[in-house]
Amino acid sequence: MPQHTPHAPFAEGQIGHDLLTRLDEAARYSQPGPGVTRLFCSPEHRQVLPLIEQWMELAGLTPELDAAGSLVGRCPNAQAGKPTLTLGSHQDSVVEGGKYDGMLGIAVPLIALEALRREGITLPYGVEVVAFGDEEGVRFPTTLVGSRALAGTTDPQQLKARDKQGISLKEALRSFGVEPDGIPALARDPANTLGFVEVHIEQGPRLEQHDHAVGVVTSLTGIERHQVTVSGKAGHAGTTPMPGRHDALVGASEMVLAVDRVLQTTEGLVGVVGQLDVHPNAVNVIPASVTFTVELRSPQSETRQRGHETIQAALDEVAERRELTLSMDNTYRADGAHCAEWIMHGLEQACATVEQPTDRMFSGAGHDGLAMQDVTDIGMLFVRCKEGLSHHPDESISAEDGEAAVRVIMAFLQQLDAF
Ligand code: HGY
Ligand code: MN
Ligand code: MN
Ligand code: MN
Repeated sequence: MPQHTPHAPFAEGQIGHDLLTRLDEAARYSQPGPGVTRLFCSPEHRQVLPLIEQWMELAGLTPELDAAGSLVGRCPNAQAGKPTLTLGSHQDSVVEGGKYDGMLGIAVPLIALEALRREGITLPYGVEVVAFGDEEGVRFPTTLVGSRALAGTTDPQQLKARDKQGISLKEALRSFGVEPDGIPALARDPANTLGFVEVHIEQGPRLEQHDHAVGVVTSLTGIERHQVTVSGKAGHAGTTPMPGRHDALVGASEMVLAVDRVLQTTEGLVGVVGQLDVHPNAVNVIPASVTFTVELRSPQSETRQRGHETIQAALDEVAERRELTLSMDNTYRADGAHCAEWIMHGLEQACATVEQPTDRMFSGAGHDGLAMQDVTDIGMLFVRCKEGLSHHPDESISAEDGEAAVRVIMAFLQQLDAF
């Protein structure tokens, strides 16, 4: 943690340097292996919290771990009940992800608030910065746990979702040291919430192509996730005749190709089969069952609907022909979200103030705004990332672009009353 006198304004370039130093430090709290693997309510999640608390205290905020496992830093005005602007992003990562997806959107507003504090600038409204515990939805077959809690839209079913070890989300929260029964009380009052602004890496090539450090997001794609289970019949790999086998993995493999064909040929639809598990997954046993995930994304819900129906029909056909049983259960659905015009305009004004050229752009990635849209206006600032690479250990941003994002947020915070 770089030591500075707490009240000397940051020197030119120091913000970008400190930002990357902090993100390097946060990335150390990860499971062993390439990139960053820090899942919800994991030991790594627990271990990274003191570092984020330090960032919050340097920004003049008081950190508190909420009942949904999110760390929330609130300024005195927010604590006094003044209308509050919410900023932040997610602390959790995918498996072997990068240092910046999520954590950048926690560090940028905190450094921006610290810089204002060092310059003796106070804001007339409340501010809170949230390190959402779960946004990726990698550990549990559910997602946006933290932002749904703030939006007051937590589905009790979510708390029953179980991870691969059979631990329920509710049990995991309690082991993490928070009480999920307190989630309903976390809902923010729309009348007292000014908006939600998230800074996030673009996770795409557009900003690099336009040679812009930052971009203003117009809307976020809609996402749905399904869990498919294909059941056949286990058997001895050496003595069971080839004809007449009910091999769940061969069937699932044909199904995965069918999903890809639908995704490749349906206009406006993207998606992936990201997870696949074989049971009993033994070298000499005909697979009895396979579960895999199907994720569909499109800003148009009818496009997702059409894709889902076409995929369902294709999987049914394979199951029938191969005498396998099939189930396809929806585990998550979030309609797309539109960013508020006043926040987009405010971010553009802030970019102009700090002489950062910018464009408006769509987000093919989902973010906590998909949940926060249910309680307040949302906006996002994208930051250029190298080759648009994300969900990969080589994810990277430059110190200059990081500093640009901080200065845009500093300007946005100071101009907020004018929007
Ligand atoms: O999957 C997404 O779009 C985000 O990274 N959670
Ligand atoms: Mn992500
Ligand atoms: Mn993200
Ligand atoms: Mn996000």
